[in-house]
Amino acid sequence: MKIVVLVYEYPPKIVGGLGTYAAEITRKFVMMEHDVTVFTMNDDQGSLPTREIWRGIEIHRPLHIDISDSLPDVVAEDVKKWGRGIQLFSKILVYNYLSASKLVNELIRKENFKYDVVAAHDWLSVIAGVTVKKETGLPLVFHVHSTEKGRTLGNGSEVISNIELRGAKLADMVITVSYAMKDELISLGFPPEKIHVCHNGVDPQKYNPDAVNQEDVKRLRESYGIGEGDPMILFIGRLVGVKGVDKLIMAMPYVLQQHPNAKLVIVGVGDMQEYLKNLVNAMGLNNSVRFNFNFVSEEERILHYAACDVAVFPSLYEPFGIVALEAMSMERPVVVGAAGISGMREVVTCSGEEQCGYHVNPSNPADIAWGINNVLESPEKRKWLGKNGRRRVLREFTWEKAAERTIALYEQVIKR
Ligand code: NHF
Repeated sequence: MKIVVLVYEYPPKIVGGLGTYAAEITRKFVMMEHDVTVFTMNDDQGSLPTREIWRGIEIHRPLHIDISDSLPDVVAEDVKKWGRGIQLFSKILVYNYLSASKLVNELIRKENFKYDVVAAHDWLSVIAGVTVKKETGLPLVFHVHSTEKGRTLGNGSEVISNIELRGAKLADMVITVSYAMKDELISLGFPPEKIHVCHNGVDPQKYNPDAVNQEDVKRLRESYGIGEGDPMILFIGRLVGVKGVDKLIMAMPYVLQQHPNAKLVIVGVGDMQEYLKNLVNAMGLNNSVRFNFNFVSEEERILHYAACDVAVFPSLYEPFGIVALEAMSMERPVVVGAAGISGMREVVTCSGEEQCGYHVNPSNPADIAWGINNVLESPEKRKWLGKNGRRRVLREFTWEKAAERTIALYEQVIKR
């Protein structure tokens, strides 16, 4: 199968779960002998190659042109109110139109490339997706990894929500990452018959607890000043409101009542950094919370999972939550936000013989602490939960499975 993938985040430019998804799934497609052409964003300086072959994948990154001076006259009031955000909107528009033009006019019409299907990821690329479909008649699959309404907890841009909805109406198929998301999309007016669910995955060979060097793990814990027997609680992710990390800090007093030596390590970047630092100060938690305001490499991320006793992701909205899978693959128990739209509710088994973690209400610090305290009850329990998590990953959530299911869905759409 010859597949065009339109995706805003792609290595080396990875911001979050979408970038991880794109890197892993395209690699699997190629290993399954499919042809993949990716169109993605260049960086701010335009320093990434505009065309290259990397690991058997043809990648295009059109160079940006700054259209922001002319944009205010042609965009809706809603976008004008974005202030500096209008730069982002203009970049995304340019990336979409330049990608569509290069694909249609150069690759397909001049160089005679043939494709079977176009896959566009989120509103960030679906403008290009619908353009390519109109120009070439190729089937379009719209992958939805999150919605504007969800990620902004209802305070988002109507323009972006309209782009999403139009994408869904014009696409031949919509694929999303959880049943929770399917419900959300239906409630937003997406055509239900078009929506299919395909869970994400993790690479259990990479995220393998037996493959980490214990000396490195020890060093990492020491670098945070965590004593040998001290429970380490880990949060890793973007430091934005929707991830609920402030509520996790607020949960710490309840945790410390039962586990006075517990340490919370928060790793990531985002616009909440200052606020979180102030919160920790105001709550007198400086001794129990450690910040690492960096976007850490995958290798370091794996070490952090290996070093921790429990990983906590109290998101208020989480379409899937690849980080929970990564922790499970590393045999670590997880405590996850499971109220509202949460793919993690589908990922994490919270009771019975195969339990691998706890579901909590992410808006309630005491409930988050309840989950953490339950995990920290005993080393045997942690081990049991962790082993169950990895077993579940191996059975249900590998990238191979995700890629096979995605290809089967693409086949359906091509046949039509
Ligand atoms: O895992 C990749 C990722 C999801 O929950 C995540 C999200 C964005 O919000 O599908 O996309």
